[in-house]
Amino acid sequence: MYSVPKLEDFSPAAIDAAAAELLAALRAEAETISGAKAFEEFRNRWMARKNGVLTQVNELWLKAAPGPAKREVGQRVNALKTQAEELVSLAAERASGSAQDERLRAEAVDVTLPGIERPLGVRHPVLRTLDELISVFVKMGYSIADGPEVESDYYNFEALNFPPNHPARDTQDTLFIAGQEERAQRDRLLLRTHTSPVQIRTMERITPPVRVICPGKVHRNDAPDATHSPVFHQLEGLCVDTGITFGDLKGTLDHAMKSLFGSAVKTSFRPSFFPFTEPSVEVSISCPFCGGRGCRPCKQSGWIELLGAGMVDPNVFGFVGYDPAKISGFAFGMGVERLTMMSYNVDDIQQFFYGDMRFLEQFA
Ligand code: FA5
Repeated sequence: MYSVPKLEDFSPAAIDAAAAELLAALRAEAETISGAKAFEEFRNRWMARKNGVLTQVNELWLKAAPGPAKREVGQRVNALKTQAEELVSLAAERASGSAQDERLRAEAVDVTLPGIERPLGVRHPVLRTLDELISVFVKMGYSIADGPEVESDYYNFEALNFPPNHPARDTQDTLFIAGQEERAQRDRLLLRTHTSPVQIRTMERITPPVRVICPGKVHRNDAPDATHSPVFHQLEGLCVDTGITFGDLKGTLDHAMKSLFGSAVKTSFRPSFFPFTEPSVEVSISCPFCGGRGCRPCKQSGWIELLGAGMVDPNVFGFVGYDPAKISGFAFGMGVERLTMMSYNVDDIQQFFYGDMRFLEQFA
């Protein structure tokens, strides 16, 4: 390890020789430096104000020089310092480069290793059908309305013209919230059995013309089987304006079914009953699987019943303050799971709720 020699000879040649020796030692040591810590030690040894090699040069060469030689020695020592500083700063650059190399090595990624495979999620088939339905009606100028899943007896039944104790209530096996015996019947809470209460909530909110669809979850105390689930989805539709006729209802639903199942599909309207529509109809489509010849999904009948609909009953308009003498409208409601079963030829509604990947993967 280099140490600063005491000089006897302060002639320019002797100083130059000593300086060259010092620089050679500094250069040699600088080349061996690697890493931040080693550089720190190196720099201290050479540059530290207190007892660093260059400070010693000051003491042993400059201060010790006899008076007449001081000027010459001073110039040479300064030049030496400048060169030494350059060498140290070059070493600093190299050291920081090697620290970066070290970091890069530690952070290196082996791009040839197999990656982590994240399976892509897709829309659930029921939501996919719902999205398709929504887009069909939005294109016809309908907007989307929403309502609560926990509903009052008034909105779910009474304002839809199901009087208290009317037998039509039995067609929708209802789940009531417990402990409400003290409340008036119309205020009792229940899990909505259909999306039709959103019709009332919408008409209370806006004046005609009304064109809304209401997609949503509904609940019934139905035992689960291949075509029934206690929780399922419906899509409700409501159109109210001046001069709306049964022809508009037929045209709208015919167009919607053709958009969903293809233009070859035919619709048929058979009389039915709902308290909130008069007249009421059940709408069927010609079986999209066999084209109407008869097959298993359509139970050999050639037709598949898909939804309920009708002209809004004037009594319902009475509940929301619309004047049935001036306006008219139609409404419809469909079960989204049943439509999805049709679209994808699924024969058990429960499959939609099991969360079984083998089933769901087919829709990816
Ligand atoms: C209604 O719920 C009426 N609100 C529909 C309506 C709206 C008629 C507007 C007129 C005007 P319904 O109880 O028939 O009607 O049920 C409608 C659809 O929901 C059925 O056609 C069927 O597709 C579906 N659905 C009924 N119960 C279940 C169930 N337990 N599981 C799955 N889908 C069901």
